[in-house]
Amino acid sequence: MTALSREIVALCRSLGACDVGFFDTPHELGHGISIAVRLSDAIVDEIDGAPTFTYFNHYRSVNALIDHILLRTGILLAEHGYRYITVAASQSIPTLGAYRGRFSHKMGAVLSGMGHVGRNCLFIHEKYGPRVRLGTVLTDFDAKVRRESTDRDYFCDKCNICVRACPAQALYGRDFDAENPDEPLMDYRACSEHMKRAYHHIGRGAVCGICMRVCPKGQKSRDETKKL
Ligand code: B12
Repeated sequence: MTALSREIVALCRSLGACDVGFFDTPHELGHGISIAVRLSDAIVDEIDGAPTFTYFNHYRSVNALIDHILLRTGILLAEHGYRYITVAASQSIPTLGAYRGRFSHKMGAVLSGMGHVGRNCLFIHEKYGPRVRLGTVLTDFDAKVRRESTDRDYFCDKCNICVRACPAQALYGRDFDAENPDEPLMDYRACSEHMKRAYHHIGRGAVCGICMRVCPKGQKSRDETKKL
């Protein structure tokens, strides 16, 4: 690991990231930095058949924190002479297509080796399951750090609990296929329309979180933390 990549990891962690990874990408500046911020188990556990007002606040404050961490990382990169583009924690850019951000944080997180994508179509972190929110900095800095998520305990068990629990019946129950990575695992429109229709009064149609709440991989991280 180079001195700058070490400095980036230390900065992101000091600001609240639970993990930081590096990856190469043919997009934009050639390389990326993926960060994960762990959500509060107590807040996620309160999601019971519907999102809560507290979860909506958490969603917004974690997004703000992620945007801050990404900007601080970018400023550090610029001080060392590198270019950077921060990808907003949560921003759809309709000119890029329906339900698309500038860059898929899940893809960055997978490529950086921090975990994988499960049947709930969420990124499952190798230690915290899906209860993480993500961010990405695109950059021309090549950290030359490569890692692979190997903890199979955190791989999706294909239990389909998320598929059954989704109130919009949006999840196809399909596995992520590295050979065919662009194949959708869910009906984005069904998910989005349900959030707008059913939860507008709670989270302005931006949150649900049931697929994250019910995933046993997230509950496992909580149980393990208690043991420490
Ligand atoms: C638009 C959007 C939505 C849309 C579309 C959902 C979607 N899955 O894309 C709607 C409104 C439906 C939505 C819903 C939700 N969202 Co949303 N959303 C986004 C946003 C802003 C853009 C996503 C995007 O560009 N999608 C385009 C598709 C193509 O990519 P993708 O699904 O992100 O990822 C696929 C590819 O990356 C591919 N892939 C994986 N590895 C690789 C490797 C290679 C080489 C390739 C080519 C592809 C590939 O597999 C993934 C799954 O198919 C992102 C933020 C961001 N910039 O990433 C948040 C984001 C995906 N949302 C998030 C969350 C948590 C939610 C909700 C739970 C709502 C909530 N907050 O309560 C639900 C859950 C839906 C679900 N089960 O996935 C989180 C996911 C965190 C995680 N642990 O995975 C993100 C990353 C925001 C964040 N900052 O953390 N969301």
